[in-house]
Amino acid sequence: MIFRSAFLAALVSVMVTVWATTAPAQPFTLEPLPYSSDALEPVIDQQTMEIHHGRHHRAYVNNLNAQIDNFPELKGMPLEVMMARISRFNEAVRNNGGGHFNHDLFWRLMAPLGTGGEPSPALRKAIQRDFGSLDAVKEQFGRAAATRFGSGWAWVIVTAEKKLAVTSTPNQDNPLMDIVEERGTPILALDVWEHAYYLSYQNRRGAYLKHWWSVVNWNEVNRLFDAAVK
Ligand code: MN3
Repeated sequence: MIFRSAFLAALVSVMVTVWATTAPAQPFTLEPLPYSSDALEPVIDQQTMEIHHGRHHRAYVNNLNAQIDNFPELKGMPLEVMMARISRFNEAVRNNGGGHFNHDLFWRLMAPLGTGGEPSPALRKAIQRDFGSLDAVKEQFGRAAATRFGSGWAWVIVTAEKKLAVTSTPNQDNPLMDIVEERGTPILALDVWEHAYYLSYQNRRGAYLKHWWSVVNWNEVNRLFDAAVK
């Protein structure tokens, strides 16, 4: 009996090794968070981050990979290109490709308290020109986030005319997609799905938003802005 289970264990181990070396690498992967899962406390609690990244985001990645059988051209396609051509694909690619792109961006747009820097002089100048003040952007962005019915995202984008604008999209849509009303390059994004805040804030989306500003990674927003206006 002992011999048999040792044999079985060895066999399983060989099979796992063979599977791992022959299984095709998945083109889309879940990158680790750029900080520890408790790094955004107390604004976003550790359990929310772990579930949000480890389960929700992972599911978008897995479900997107599952669509490669239907659309082989997805393999090796940069996410930005996929978003710009999203109308060519099905609902599953739209939701899961969007989900993957949006969350990848969202994690980078946050940083532990006190480490996110502030808007650069160039970004401040554009904010002044297009909104009047940083408070005005925050207010408009807050309104977009608060009034997005159900699940979705609020955005600050750079438009084709290199202007800043606030928009919002439902579900996992984003402003790069060729199906949304207001297109542009996102430089700031807020996930307003309940899974992003419910454990700490329950139904108080406004409280989540208010506290969220203190973990915004302005260093990354500045970088995205510079790249978008080039
Ligand atoms: Mn989410």
